Amino acid sequence: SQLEGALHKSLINKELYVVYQPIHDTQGQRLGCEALLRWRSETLGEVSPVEFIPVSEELGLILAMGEWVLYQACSQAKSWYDKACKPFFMTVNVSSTQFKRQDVSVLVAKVLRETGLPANCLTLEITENVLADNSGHILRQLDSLREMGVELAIDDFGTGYSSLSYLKRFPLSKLKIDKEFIRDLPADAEDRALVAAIISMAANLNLKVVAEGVETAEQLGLLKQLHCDFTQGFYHSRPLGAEDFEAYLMHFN
Ligand code: G
Ligand code: G
Ligand code: MN
Ligand code: NA
Repeated sequence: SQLEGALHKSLINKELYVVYQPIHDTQGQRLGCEALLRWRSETLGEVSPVEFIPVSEELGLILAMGEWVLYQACSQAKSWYDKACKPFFMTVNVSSTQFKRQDVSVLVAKVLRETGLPANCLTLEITENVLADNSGHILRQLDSLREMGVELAIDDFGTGYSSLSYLKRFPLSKLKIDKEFIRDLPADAEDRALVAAIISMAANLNLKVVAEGVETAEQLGLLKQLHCDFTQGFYHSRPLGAEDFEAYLMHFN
C-alpha cells in the first residue's frame, strides 16, 4: 500500500519526530513525560501512530523505529536530567512485537550506557497483551529490566482482556488508567467507582497509578482526593516538541 511504501522511507528521510507530554505527580514533586512518536510524511502529511504503528509491526519496521524512539527519548532525557533540579523521568512506549522479536533489556542496557541516562529515570510502557504471552522470553526481559532499575508501567490499564493474575507475576511499578475511564469523571458514578477501586488495589499491590486523559480541574481534583499518584492530559499540557517541553520543565522547577 501507499502507507507501507512511505513508511519504509520515513526513517531514511528523517520524517519521524518525538513529542513529549508532561506527567505531573499529584504532590507537585516530580515531573515526567511520555515520549510519543509522530510522523510527518512528505507524501501523506501528518499520519497518526494509531494508523502507522500497527503497519510498522506487520512490516517488522517497529524494531528500527522502536530503537530510534528509545535512543531519542533517552538522550533527550539525559540532557534534561542534567539541567533539571528536581527528579525527572522519561516514559517510552514499547510494543509487544519488540518484546517477542528481540531482547528489549539488551537494547535498553545499550541505550542507557551510550546516553548516560540513569536507569531509574526511565519507565517503559507496555500493554496487557505483552503480559498475556506466557513464554519465559518476556518474563526474563522484564526481570532483567527491573534489576537494572528501569520501571515498568502497564499502559491502557483496564481495556485489555487479560487476567489480573499478571499483576502478581510481573515486576511492575505503575498502572496507567486508560483515558476512557477518566473522560466522564467526576459525574459518572460507575467510572468513579472503577477508578477508586483501581487506585486502592494498586496501592495494596505497591503500584503507582497514572491517570491519562485528564482534561479538567474537576477531574484532577477528584483524582487527588482518591490519592492518584500521577496525572497526564490536556489539562496540564498537550504533547510538546522538545524545545517547548524543555521550557515547561525549567518553568516547573
Ligand atoms: O500520541 P497518540 O495519542 O496519537 O498515540 C496514539 C497511540 O500510539 C498510543 O496508543 C500510543 O501508545 C502509541 N504510540 C505513540 N508513540 C509510540 C511509540 O513510540 N511506540 C509505540 N509502540 N507506540 C506508540
Ligand atoms: O495509549 P497511550 O496512552 O500511549 O496514548 C496516549 C495518547 O493519548 C497520545 O496520543 C495523546 O495525544 C493522547 N492524549 C493525551 N492527553 C490526552 C487528553 O487529555 N485527552 C485525550 N482525549 N487524549 C489525550
Ligand atoms: Mn502510552
Ligand atoms: Na493509554
